[in-house]
Amino acid sequence: MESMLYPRTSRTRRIVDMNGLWKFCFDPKSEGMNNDWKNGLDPKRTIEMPVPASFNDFFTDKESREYTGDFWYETSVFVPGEWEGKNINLRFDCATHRAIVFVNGEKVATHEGGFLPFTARINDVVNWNGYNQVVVCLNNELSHTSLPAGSTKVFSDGTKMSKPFFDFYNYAGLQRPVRLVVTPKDEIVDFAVNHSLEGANSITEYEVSTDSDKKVLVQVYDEDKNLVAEASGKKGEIKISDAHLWEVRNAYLYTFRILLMDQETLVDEYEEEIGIRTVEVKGTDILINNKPVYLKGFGKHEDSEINGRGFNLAVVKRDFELMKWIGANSFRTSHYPYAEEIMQMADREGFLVIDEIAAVGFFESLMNFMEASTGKKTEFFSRDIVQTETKANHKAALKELIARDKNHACVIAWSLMNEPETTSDSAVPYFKEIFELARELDPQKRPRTFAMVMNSTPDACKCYSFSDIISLNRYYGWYNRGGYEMKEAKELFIKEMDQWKELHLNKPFIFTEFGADTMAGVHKLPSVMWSEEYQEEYLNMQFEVFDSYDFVKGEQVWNFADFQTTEGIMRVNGNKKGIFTRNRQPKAVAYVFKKRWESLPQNYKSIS
Ligand code: GCB
Repeated sequence: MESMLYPRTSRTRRIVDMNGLWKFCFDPKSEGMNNDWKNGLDPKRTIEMPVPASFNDFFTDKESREYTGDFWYETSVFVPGEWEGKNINLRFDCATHRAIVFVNGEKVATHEGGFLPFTARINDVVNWNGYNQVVVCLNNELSHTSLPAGSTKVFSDGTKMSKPFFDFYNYAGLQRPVRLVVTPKDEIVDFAVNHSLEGANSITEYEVSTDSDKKVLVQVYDEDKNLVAEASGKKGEIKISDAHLWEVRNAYLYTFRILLMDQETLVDEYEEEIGIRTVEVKGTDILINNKPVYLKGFGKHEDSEINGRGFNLAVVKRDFELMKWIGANSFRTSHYPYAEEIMQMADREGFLVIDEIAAVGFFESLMNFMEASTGKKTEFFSRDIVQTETKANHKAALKELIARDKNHACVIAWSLMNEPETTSDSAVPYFKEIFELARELDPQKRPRTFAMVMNSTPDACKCYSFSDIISLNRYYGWYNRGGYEMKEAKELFIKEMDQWKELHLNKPFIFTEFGADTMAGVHKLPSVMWSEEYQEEYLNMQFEVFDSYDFVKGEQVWNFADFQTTEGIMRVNGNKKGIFTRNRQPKAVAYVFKKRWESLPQNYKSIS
C-alpha cells in the first residue's frame, strides 16, 4: 500500500527537499514519449521553471500561458550511499492534472488527478551515492472524465485550449512541494484515529498499518511534551483523562508518536499533531464536542499573483490572519483538496474545514453559474463514460483524499461535489455510490455534503437527501434579479427557503456560496452592480434571509478573495466576488462581515 503520511523527519526518517528550479519544456505534439525524453529533455528546448508553482503566469506570451497538452519537468537528486537498504520514496504533493514519472529512465509512477499526493518507491532504480535523474511528463487537458471536468478545444493549427466547465483558471504544473522521503524497510504506512468523549475523558480508537509484524507502540504527548497516554498493538484504544479538547478557534494539539519496535530496538518512528474532538450532525445542529456551532467563513481558492495555484506559505499565512481578523471560524476547500500545510494550519488555528474534492464542472457549461440561475438543465451523468471513467477517477480521488486528511481535527465534513447536475435520474445512482464510499472510508464517519447549484431546487433536485448537511450555493440578487430588481430577488429567495422549510428535512442547512462581483474602489451612490455599495446591500439582504430560518447553520461567502478565471465577458481579469482583493486587502464589506461575525454567538440558532 502506498503511504499517504505527510513527509516528516524522525529518528528513522529523512527528507530531501527537491524544490527549486527544474528544467521545463512544452510538448505540443506529444513527441516526448517516442523520443526518449524520459532519459533527459532536449537542452535546446528547455527553460528553467520554479517548483512549486503553476507554470502559467510566469510567461509574457499568451501561447505559453494558455498552453494545454503535455509538458515536461526534469531535475536530479543525490541519494547518499548510506541510505542503501532503506526505502527511497519520491513524493509529489501534487502534479496537475496527471503525470508519468521516470527515474533514471525507468517509469516509476503514473497518477491521475491534480490535487492529491502520490509516491513512487524507487529503491530498484536508484543510483546509490550518486545523482539520479527525475523526469516527469505532465498533462493539463480537461475532459468529461477529469476532476475538475471540462473540455479541450483543438484549433485548426493543432494548438489546444482548455475549456473548463468551472470558474477558476486551469493552472497547472508541479504546484506543490516535491521531496524524497527515506523510510526504513519495515515501516509505518498509515494510522487512523477516531475520538469519543466520556465525561471529561477522551477515548481514541486507533489503527496503525505497517508492512511488518513488528510491535507497535503509540505514545501521546501533551503540548508541554508530557507523556499522557500510551498503548501497544496495531489496533486499540487510548484513554486520556481530563482531555484537553480541540475547540473551534481554540485548538489544542496532542502529539501522537507511533513507534515500530523490534524488541528494544526502534525500527520506525512517525509523529503527528492530533486534535481530539468529535463531530456530529444532530437534527439541524452541527455539533463539535457536543456543542452547536454556526459556521462563519468562506469558500476559498489556492490562488495568488504570479504563483497561480502554486503553494505559497506566505499567502497561506496572510489568509489565516485575515480570517482570524474578520471573525471567521471555517472555510471550504473549494473546489479541490488544498495543500497539506493549509490543513495543518487549520488544525493549529482551530478552523473548521469542509474538505472538498475536485469533482467540479459536473454541469456541462462554461458558464454554469449563469445558466443554472436561468433554470437551464443539462444532463451530465447520462453519459456512459461518466458512469465508468469519471466515477472511477472520482472514487480513486476520494480514497486518496480521505487517506490523506482523515486525521485532521479541522476536517468536519467532506464535500463530494460542487454544483453537479442533480435533476436527471442518472445522477442518483452515481451520488449513491460516491456518498456510500465516503462513509465507508472515513474512520470518523463525518458528515457528507455537496454544494448545490441554483437549479437544484427542492422540487427539481433528486440528490439532496444524500447530504448530511444541505449546502446551498445561491446568488439571488446577483445572477438572478440583480440591481434594482433586488427586492424581487429577495422574494424569490424567501420562496425557495420556504419550500425547503416545508420539507422538514431536520438537517442543518448552510450557505456554501453567495456573493456579488465587486471592483475594489468603485463607489456609486445610489449603488450599481459591481460597486462596493452594491456588495454591501446585496450581502445585507442575504443576512436578513439567513437570519429568518432557524435551520440555517452557517454562511460561507463566495469568495474569500478575488481570483483568476478563464477570460470572458462575465469576468474582469478574474472573479471579483472577493471580500478581499487578490492582494489580500479588505474591500469595504469586510468590515460589515467583521461586525456581524464578531457579534454572532458560536451557538447561534442552536436547538440543543
Ligand atoms: C458558483 C461556483 C463557483 C463560481 C461562483 C461564481 O456557483 O461554484 O466556482 O466561482 O459560482 O462566482 O459564479
